Amino acid sequence: MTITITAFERSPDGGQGLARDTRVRWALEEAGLPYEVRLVSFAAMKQPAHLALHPFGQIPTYEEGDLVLFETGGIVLHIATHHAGLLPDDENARARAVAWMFAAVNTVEPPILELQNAKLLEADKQWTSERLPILADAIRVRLRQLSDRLGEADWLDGAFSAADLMMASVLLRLRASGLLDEYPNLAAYVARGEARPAYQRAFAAQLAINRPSAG
Ligand code: GTB
Repeated sequence: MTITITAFERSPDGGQGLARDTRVRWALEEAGLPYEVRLVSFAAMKQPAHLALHPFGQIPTYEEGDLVLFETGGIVLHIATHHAGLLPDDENARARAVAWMFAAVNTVEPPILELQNAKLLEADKQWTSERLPILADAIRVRLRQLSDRLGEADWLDGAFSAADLMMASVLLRLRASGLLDEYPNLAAYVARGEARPAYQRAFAAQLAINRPSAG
């Protein structure tokens, strides 16, 4: 059955892989699944045709036959549940991996988003210079905790799983801020994720859309 995802017609990051279709592409590549991409403009995302797929008018979406999904956590979990390679077989290990996926999007990503939104949307506000260090420190709290838990391990809980795919996808958004490099084991963890051939293919595919000359 054909899988179709949606992605930005032109991503604001110019192809750095920061838009959330990259994590879905990565999961599809890890699972060895071919997929098609429908590109949408910001205007089209708010039109009824796209809103029927995504109630919040965002990308990515995921279509597979009758199934329509939105939310990257749900999409990656669906892919990981139905295809080998992204979740452990052991029931408890699988439950822990899913918990880490939620931790990525529900505990680690929110403070990162807060900082990025403050930089993007509030740069001209007088309080911003005082607020940014507070937001950066809130991220450091999570990074320190995550760094302590990861320690010298390659992945969060045994073999690479969808948990690492989600966590690395969340963390790599921090690279430009310099915060990730304050935690060398986390920087190395993200680099390990990015070095995976499946990530490389996902990255290249989104880059080809956003910067066709780069290939
Ligand atoms: N919780 C949802 C999920 O995980 O699927 C969030 C989806 C989401 O935020 N989608 C964004 C979107 O469609 C694109 S990824 N935004 C348009 C809108 O809301 O109108 C967020 C994103 C966008 C751009 C960059 N960038 O250029 O660096 C990075 C991340």
